[in-house]
Amino acid sequence: MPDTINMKRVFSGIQPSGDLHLGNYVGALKGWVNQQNNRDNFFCIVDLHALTVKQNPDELRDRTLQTAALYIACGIDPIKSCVFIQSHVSVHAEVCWLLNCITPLGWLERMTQYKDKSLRTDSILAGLLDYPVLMAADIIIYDAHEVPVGEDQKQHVELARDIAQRFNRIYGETFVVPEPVISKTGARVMGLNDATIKMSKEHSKIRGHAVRLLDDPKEIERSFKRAVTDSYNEIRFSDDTERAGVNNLLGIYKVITGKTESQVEKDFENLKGYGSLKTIVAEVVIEELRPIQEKYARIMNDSGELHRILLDGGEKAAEISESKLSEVKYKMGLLNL
Ligand code: AQP
Repeated sequence: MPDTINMKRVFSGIQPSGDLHLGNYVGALKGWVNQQNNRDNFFCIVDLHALTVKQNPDELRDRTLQTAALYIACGIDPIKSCVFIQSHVSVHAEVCWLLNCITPLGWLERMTQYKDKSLRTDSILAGLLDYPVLMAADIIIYDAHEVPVGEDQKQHVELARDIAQRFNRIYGETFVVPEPVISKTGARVMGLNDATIKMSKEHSKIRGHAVRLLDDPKEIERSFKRAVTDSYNEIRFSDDTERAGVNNLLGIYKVITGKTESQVEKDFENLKGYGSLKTIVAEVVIEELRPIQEKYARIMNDSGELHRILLDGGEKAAEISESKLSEVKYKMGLLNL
């Protein structure tokens, strides 16, 4: 086990609410893996969050395990990082309630993800509104300093900061105030079928929207072939919304290869047509995902080992968060006999 005493603590998680995709990989997993050597890491499969939208119970259980396997397959090392399932550590839900009691409703109603998702549903569940409070609990019960997330989750981490600061003001210094860490390279991957919306699990069943991490090479090729482009026939980065599709393809190539924008544009300097661009981007993605898919298959073949990792991770996470919970309950005036 690495010596983590002087390291910054990191918390992050992904919901097992659908198939993990390239956005989850570059916005979250790839960054977690890159910095796991010099941080004290807590990486959680946030299954309680997934319940904020309707789930099939058997599928949710399967996807929870698959998501954990993907964490490890992408390079999360359970020796260096605590990997666990959110619902295995009941402190998360308990602290969520306690934080609900100090969080103004208006703060939650302002969240853009809540506004977006509630527009697309007929019956808005209380859990959807409360999602950021549970996320704040996830983060601050570990006194996490950093929360590496994609740009879409930045607002929620900022809310976690507000909640931690409010608690500290009311009850005295208790929580570390966390910082969002947005990966510079893969801040936001957009849908291949519509580059004006982010690639998401929610839409990943729509043909051609997402590249799922477990898609086979042929499927990945097909998704890129169908990707929207434009009529400019010019391969360069651009802020122009009309060119968002090509910009997205170049962004994916950039983050996977680790090249700079000018190196990327140089790579495509003499290329004629978007067809070749799509083929090349598909190739780098297929090669990036190949070892991940192979490792995933090996992990799922021996799920006993994966269960052991998750049980150990849950025990460690419970031990740390329970001591924070006792402090919070005491400060809020709850009787401890
Ligand atoms: N398109 C994206 N580009 C970059 N990063 C992304 N993330 C998600 N989509 C993109 C990052 O992945 C992590 C996991 O997020 P989550 O599962 O908690 O929920 P989310 O942000 O709402 O992600 P999805 O995939 O869009 O899920 P659904 O469709 O279930 O809401 C986060 O760090 C997120 O920033």
